[in-house]
Amino acid sequence: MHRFERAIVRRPASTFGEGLTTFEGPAPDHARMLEQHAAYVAALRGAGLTVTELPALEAFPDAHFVEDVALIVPELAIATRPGAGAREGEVAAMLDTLALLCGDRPRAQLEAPATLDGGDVLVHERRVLVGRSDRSNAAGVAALRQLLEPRGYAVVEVPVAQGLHFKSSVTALGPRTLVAAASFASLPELTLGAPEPVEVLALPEAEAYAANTLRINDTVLIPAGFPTLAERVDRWRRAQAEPLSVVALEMSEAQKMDGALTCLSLRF
Ligand code: CIR
Repeated sequence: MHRFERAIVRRPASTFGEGLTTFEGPAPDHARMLEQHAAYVAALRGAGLTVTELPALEAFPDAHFVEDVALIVPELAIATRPGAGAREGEVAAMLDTLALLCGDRPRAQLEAPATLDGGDVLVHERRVLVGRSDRSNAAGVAALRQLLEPRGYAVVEVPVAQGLHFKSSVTALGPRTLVAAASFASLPELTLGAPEPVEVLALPEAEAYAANTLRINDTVLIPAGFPTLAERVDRWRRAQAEPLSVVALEMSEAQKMDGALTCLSLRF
C-alpha cells in the first residue's frame, strides 16, 4: 500500500452550516465541528503524517472538504474543477498550497467543460476508480484518464446512482480489500482489471455512511457509531500480516453537510 507523508486540511469556517447538503435533521454545530475536526487532524498526525492546516475560508462554507479540489499522486498534482458552481472558487485558494507542498511533481488543472470532485476518485494501487456522479461529468473522467493513463494508472469509470460521491459509498482498507455500501458492493467495476483478487466488504444500507473509511499507512480511520463496520474492520485487521491500528472518530457534524472522513484532507 502506498505510504503517505503529508496531509492538507482546512479549518471549517463559521459559515460551514451554509454549505451544500441533502441532510435533513438537526442543524450543524460549529463548536462541535471544530472539536471533531481537531480530533481528525490529531488522528492524521497520529498516523504519522505532517499536516498543513490552512485557514478557514468564510466565503466558501464547504472549503474544509479539501479532498474535492485536488488529486495528488506521486507522479502528478491535479487541481480539479468541482461540479457544484458554488465550490469552483475553492480551487484558486488551493493552487499556491499545491505549488508549495507538492515538490517537483508536475501540476495540471482541469478546465471546462470537465467537472470532477476529488470525492469521486478512489486511487487503489494502480487502478483509479472514478465515479460518474452529479458532480463529476464524462469530460472530467476523460480528462483524468488522459492525465493518469500515460503515467501507468488504469482509470475505471463507475456509475454513482446513490449518494453524493463515489467515495461516499466505496473506500479501500487495503490492496485487496474494499468496503462498500450494499448498493455498490456488487458493481463489477470495483474489481475490474485488478491484478489480484479484491474482496468487497458490504455494509448494510443502514450503515451506508460508514463505507467512507480512510486507510493511512498502518492506521485505519473509521466513523464512530457503526457496529457492523467496526466488527468487519476488526475481523479484517486481525487477519492482516502487519499490525494495524483502527481509530474511530465522531463525524456527526461533517455528516450533516454530506461530508465524511476522506473529504476532510488531501493525503500524499
Ligand atoms: C458538498 O456538497 O460539496 C459538501 N457539502 C460535501 C462535500 C463532501 N466531500 C466529499 O465527499 N469528498
